Amino acid sequence: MTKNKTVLAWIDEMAAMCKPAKITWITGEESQLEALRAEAVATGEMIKLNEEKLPGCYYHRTAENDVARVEDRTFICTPTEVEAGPINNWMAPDEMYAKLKALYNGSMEGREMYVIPYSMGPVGSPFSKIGIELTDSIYVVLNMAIMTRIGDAVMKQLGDNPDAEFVKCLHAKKDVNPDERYIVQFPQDNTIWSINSAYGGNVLLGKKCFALRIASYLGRNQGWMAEHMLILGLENPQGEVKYICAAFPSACGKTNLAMLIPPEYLKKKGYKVWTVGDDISWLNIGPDGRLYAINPEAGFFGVAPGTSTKTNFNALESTKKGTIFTNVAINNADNTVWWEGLDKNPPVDATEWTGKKVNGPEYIAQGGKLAHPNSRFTAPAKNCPCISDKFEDPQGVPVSAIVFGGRRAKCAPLVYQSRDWQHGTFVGAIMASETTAAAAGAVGVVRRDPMAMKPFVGYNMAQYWGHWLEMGKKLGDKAPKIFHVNWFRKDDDGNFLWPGFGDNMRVLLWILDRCDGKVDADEVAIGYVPKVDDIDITGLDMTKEQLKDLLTIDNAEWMKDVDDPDTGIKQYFAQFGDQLPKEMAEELDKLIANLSK
Ligand code: OXD
Ligand code: MN
Repeated sequence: MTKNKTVLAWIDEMAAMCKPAKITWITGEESQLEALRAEAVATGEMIKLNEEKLPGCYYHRTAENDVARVEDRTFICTPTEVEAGPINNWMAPDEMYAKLKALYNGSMEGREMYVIPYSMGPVGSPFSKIGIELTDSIYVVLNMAIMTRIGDAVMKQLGDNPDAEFVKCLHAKKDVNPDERYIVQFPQDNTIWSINSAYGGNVLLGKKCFALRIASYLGRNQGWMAEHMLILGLENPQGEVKYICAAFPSACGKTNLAMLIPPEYLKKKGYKVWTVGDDISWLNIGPDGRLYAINPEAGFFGVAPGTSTKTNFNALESTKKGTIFTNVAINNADNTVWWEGLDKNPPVDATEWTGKKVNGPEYIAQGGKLAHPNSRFTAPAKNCPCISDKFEDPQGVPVSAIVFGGRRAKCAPLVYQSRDWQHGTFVGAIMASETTAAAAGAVGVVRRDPMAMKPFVGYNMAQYWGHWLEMGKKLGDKAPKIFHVNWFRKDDDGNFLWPGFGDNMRVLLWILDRCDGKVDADEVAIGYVPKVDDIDITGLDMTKEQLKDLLTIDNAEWMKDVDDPDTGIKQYFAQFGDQLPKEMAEELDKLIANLSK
């Protein structure tokens, strides 16, 4: 497969430690993947689903203790603690390597080790990066084959130069013991080690571990950015497409926004939305000085519950072939899948996600869930009906606007624009989202999640803000405009004030009008909000008064957000000590002064 001495020496070293019975290179050929699927079905690792209704689709069930990313077991091992920063778990690299080597020792005895060369981004794009994942899991191989570009073409691209950059990724499922589970990034070594898990987010090492944690660190050193952002293209009736990147914490509708279907009256006028990515953006400054985005992934690793024809038709369509489903329920009547929110007909003859045969409606009536709330589909992006024709473009797409967002019952208006890049960086840094409250009217708990990167930043978050500021200086007046949205504002009775989903397009149109200088706005304490006539509410069951409420800023409420002793912005910033860029402190002072006027 390769003559690259660095690659071969590293594989030898890892194999000597893990002691697999056999080593197999993944070539990317369909025949090899098909043989692995057959093997996984024979051992029970995967179940083949109904070939007529779900061609090429498979089912996998994880251990019950291994169903989600484990933030408390995730480490950033930089030489000093300050490089990892106060919101990451840290251990000195030597100490962590010693601890993990003991765990990996002999961990693949009697098992096969697969070598997966993969490219994040189109193979050969100047913005793409290469990784090699060693794993003892066929499930990982088959998921990586959907989520990334794999195989011989990637090794050819890496070439034989022993100094060529690649990320060294090692995964051993071992015995999925949660007490000895570690997901560890060594940014200085371009290395990721994951052990004792077999759940996607912890073991598909190209995704969060590489494309966000390691890549954010590489980006800082190399002058680019790795962000937890979707990328969408919005086409107007004249056929011009403008691109928007948007960062939201989990459960705030990133996949839905990326695949948005415009309201009927806009569709009729000729507006369309094209998906470039639903989770991760790599952002580079292009030859014309503008910011360009590529989606480093090749598939969607989406949360299944809640996905339906109504909420996200395009995501559901993407799962109709060549998809791996993890921890959803099986409808035994026709060997297809089901999850909460798919439709109103849970299967009577069901196998729930842990493998128990149950009567679906009865099980749900007793408070059970057929699918795990974090059950997933791994679907090829090319299945998506609205995939952008720029999806494979090695140069990426030029970004007009960056949008941050969170789930806030009060406080954040439907949309506001930052004054400039520095202020926009501050708007991202103070991003927060609420846990939903059960009782009507009760306000949820605010969790700060800067740029939706809290669990994914590969170095000190304060230095990451510093890098954002540096990028802004390089971009100058070519920088995208930065906005903040909140689809989740509620009235005093706990009802959502904004319809969301496809109607979010109305807000995106205002955002692009602002980028083009086509509309004015009102300046308030936190930035610019739309004039009420500039958000089109044609066909909505909403009055101008209600829209006005959605755009109103309550200065006292904002001051609470600044001062809250547990979750306030002041308190949050304080933990970064002297690492906090002075510009962020200045912006906080400016916000306080504006709110006090
Ligand atoms: C994801 C996540 O899986 O953000 O994308 O957790
Ligand atoms: Mn994500």
